[in-house]
Amino acid sequence: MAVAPVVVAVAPCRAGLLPVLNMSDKKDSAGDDNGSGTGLIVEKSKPKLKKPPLYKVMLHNDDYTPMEFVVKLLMQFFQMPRPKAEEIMIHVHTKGIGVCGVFPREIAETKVRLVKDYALENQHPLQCSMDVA
Ligand code: TYC
Repeated sequence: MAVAPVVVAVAPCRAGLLPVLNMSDKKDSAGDDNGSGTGLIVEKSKPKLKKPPLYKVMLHNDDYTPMEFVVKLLMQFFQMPRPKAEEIMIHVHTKGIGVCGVFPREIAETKVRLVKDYALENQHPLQCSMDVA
């Protein structure tokens, strides 16, 4: 993973200001002294931002929800073309569970809620859940 060159800290400073030195400005980038004779302590920092985790949204099989209902739901809530929706539905029907998409957390949560609400409104026991991808 790439390491961003960022300055961390600091030695005595006459003006009372924090001396800030970007290592990308310096040719000598190693160790705790940048060779400038200023007494600055320079370290490489780890990248601070982690990518947010993604979540897979899954459908569960049951014995009662009609196949066509599941296909229509996949087309409506997951923007799948019919052939893809049929493929996923058959996968869930035969294997018991299947992934219908991978999303950032809040989008996954919304999809799960919409699918469950829609199934309930139509008196089908279809279950939908999410898990970290
Ligand atoms: N097993 C159901 C049936 O035979 C179809 C089905 C498929 C139900 C996928 C739920 O997530 C599901 N009618």
